[in-house]
Amino acid sequence: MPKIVARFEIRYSRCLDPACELVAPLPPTACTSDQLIALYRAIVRTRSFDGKAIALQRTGRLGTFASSLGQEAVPVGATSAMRENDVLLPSFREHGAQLCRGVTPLELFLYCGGDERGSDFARAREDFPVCVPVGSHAPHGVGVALAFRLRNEKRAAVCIFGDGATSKGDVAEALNVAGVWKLPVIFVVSNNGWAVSMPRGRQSAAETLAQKAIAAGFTAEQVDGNDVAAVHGAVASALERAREGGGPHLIEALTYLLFDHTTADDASRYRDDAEVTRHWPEEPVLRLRRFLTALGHWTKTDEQRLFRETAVEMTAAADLYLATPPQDPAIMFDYTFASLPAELAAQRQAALGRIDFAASVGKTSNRTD
Ligand SMILES: Cc1ncc(C[n+]2csc(CCOP(=O)(O)OP(=O)(O)O)c2C)c(N)n1
Ligand SMILES: [Mg+2]
Repeated sequence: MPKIVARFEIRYSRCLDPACELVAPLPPTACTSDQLIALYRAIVRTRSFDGKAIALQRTGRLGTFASSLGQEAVPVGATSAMRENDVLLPSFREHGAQLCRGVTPLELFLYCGGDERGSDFARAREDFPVCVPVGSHAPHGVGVALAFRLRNEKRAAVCIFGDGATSKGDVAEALNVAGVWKLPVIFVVSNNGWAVSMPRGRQSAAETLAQKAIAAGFTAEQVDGNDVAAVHGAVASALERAREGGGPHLIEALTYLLFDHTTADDASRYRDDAEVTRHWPEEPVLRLRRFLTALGHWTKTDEQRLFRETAVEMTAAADLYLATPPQDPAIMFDYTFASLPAELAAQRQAALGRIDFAASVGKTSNRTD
């Protein structure tokens, strides 16, 4: 009779269910009315930034934007549990996380508008810039955690990516090394059920994405990703353990994106509208607002004031962004190579409007005007 040599289980937890019932105790750092209101303000602020970014993009004043509508509780819950000197490695849908870390809406608008100065954060200096190549920041998170270990610092890295990223080799390798070296890194999988048009069921045959950490030799769990207190609690405990040498942890937060993949996408071509409608009642803002209101901690006046405040903040940031003179186009050439290859030197001159690029490389121009 072969004997069983390994067993595992993945636990799923939530504090507030979609009906706003408290089904488990709130975590110690997200249980007072002040703490819950701070989390509520942060998810509303994220949504307000999101709305402004989409409006700017739709009017041709911002580049492609990846909305986080409906999944704000994951980045906010995760980063609200971090200490200032921990390090965040966000992917492209984590502006809520960056806002919580002190990155300003102006910096985020600049970044989304293609201006590199937006990634030169005035605060959160050690946080990483947005990572667009899917999952490629997971090994960087491991590197950051290794640096903390080598320097004997009680700090941890938090690396956030999507469900689709867990199919990448980069993520598998990062989990593996984090497990072998027991590094202080927390992986947060923001599982919104889709990787562009690829549904979760066709991305992996594994029952949970969390169990990929078990294969790498460390602990993992699932949480309700629309319950900001549950995400906060899971990340807070994981960070505490990691800083004390307990090693990595993976949290698969189950959420849902109520918007298209990006402003360049039309999800109705591959995703049923009925599926989206079904998820609206579970979204995180509504859930926490109803809970706070039922306890008497939040009123209509509070709500109106918060919406006004965040709208004013985002409009002011957008105005500043729109009034920012563009960067000198020379910098994209000047900071890439130590000495510029000849063909790029010609492009540099052309970009600066000093020569006709097509003529300089001996080709006829395609211009028809
Ligand atoms: C290496 C790489 N391959 C492909 C893409 C194009 N792409 C952008 S987002 C995305 C899907 C990501 O899905 P997931 O990790 O679930 O994140 P989500 O977009 O759902 O937040 C893909 C394939 C990319 N950015 N990088
Ligand atoms: Mg996804």
